[in-house]
Amino acid sequence: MAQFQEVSKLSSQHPKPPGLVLQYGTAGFRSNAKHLDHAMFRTGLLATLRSKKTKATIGVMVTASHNPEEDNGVKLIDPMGNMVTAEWEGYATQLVNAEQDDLLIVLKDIIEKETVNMSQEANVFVGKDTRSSSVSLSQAVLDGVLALSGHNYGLVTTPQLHYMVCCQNTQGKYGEPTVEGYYRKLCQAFIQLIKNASNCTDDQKHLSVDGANGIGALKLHEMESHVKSELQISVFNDGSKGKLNYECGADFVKMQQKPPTGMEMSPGERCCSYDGDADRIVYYYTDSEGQFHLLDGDKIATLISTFLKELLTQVGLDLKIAVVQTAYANGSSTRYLEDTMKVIVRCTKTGVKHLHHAAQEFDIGVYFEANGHGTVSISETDPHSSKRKRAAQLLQNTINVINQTVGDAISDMLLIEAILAIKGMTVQQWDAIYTDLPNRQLKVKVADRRVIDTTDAERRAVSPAGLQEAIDSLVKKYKLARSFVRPSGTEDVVRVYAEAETQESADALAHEVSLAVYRLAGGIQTTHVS
Ligand code: G16
Repeated sequence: MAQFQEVSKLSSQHPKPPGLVLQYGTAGFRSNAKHLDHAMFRTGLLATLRSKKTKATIGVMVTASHNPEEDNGVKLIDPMGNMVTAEWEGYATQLVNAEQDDLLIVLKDIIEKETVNMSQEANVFVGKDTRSSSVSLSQAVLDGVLALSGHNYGLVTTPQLHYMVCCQNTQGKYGEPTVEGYYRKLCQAFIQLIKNASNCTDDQKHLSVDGANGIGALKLHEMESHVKSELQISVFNDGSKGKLNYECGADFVKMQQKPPTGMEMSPGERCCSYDGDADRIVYYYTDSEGQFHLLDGDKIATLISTFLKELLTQVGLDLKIAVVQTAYANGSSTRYLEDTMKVIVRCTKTGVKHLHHAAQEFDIGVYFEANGHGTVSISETDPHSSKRKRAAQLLQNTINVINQTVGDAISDMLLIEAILAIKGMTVQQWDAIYTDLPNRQLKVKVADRRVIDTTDAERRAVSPAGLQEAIDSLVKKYKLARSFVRPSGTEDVVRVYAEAETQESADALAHEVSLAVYRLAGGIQTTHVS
């Protein structure tokens, strides 16, 4: 078949380094950029098959998000803008790891298993972040797509690509599949929402954003004119000088629990950080004593779910609302949501694909990872069936400002800003909803992180033998303590999380659990801060 000859020819230009093994992890393939050329080409091939199979547009995003600049990565986006299924993640791993001579065999095997009609047309949207390696790597993806109607969007945030794939496959019902269409839909909804706020001062209308020296900063500049009258954004770390994700960005701020470098902050001022591909956001401020206060994904989920719950009451719609979290959720947030707010709380494995799935079981599912990655999924609902016109309109605009396909820093920011303005709430009042339990995250490098296997949404380790027992006895030493370990799906490390009544206890517990991992799981190196 001519198509296979073409694959053979082009794949020799993107050869696989013999013996190299990559795993489709939490958010696709991630590694040092120099190991990824063949993976990009082959992900392009697989995206084409997935498109033929689903008879829909598929997305391929080239990014390593929060990882260092030298890394890169690639992930597939399914027709409704969600992550690709676990089965196709498996195919991706098989295809990317096939030695050069076996590539066609593995490819044909997938075609046969999935009964892919090779004469069906394919359509693949490709996007990339601002990493310098993204230029050639996204070209490798396009080579893999074999120019079968691929659409190269160039520089976009990850959530923008998810959004456009969904728009394309819903024939525009979700919106127009362009970046401009994305700004128009979200910003118009935001402007409508903000009309419900009274007496907004200039200070309240101002927000400082740390763009992590990545794509988010670039896109914020593009969006600025759409919201200017209602939100003045000062962008720091906009990529003009600093390095991507280096001492800045949402991951740095969350893990180090301190402000990014390169940001001018006055006491009490509301600030936020995006990550490298703008799918995560965290808020923060420093108080008059210079103390740093972080409002992470858990606080964001609390703010949004409270607002939505109140709105549903006003609209008079009886919809089931839930909050989905992971093991990293601060214990105080879970207690507040369950005991005070009385909402259903679910816990899933790390990775927005798992949270998204769980959220879809409810009419309204607010899902956020503590690291600030999340959004809201809303079942087909028509607010206008309610007789309460104003509240119905408010709900409709809220739905429109949300990018339901995946966590999106820009969309989350607009929603949060609108909620704070409507509720007349300062960042300090939002922060005071509950007090976080002090916590600490560490990383441990082990010879092979796959020796750690977990259960119960990653809250307990089932292997290696003795590890969970060791964690249990360490946790008993501290008040209000909890700790778990899990292998990362985006970096070659084991992550350790601990929380306790005091920062000293959380730090000590995290350190002791790290040593237990080091001892029982073949440790090579421990680092202090995640
Ligand atoms: C990705 C995933 C997130 C996950 C994070 C860390 O984030 O999309 O859901 O929380 O990796 O995952 P892990 O602990 O397995 O390394 P991003 O922002 O890098 O795409």
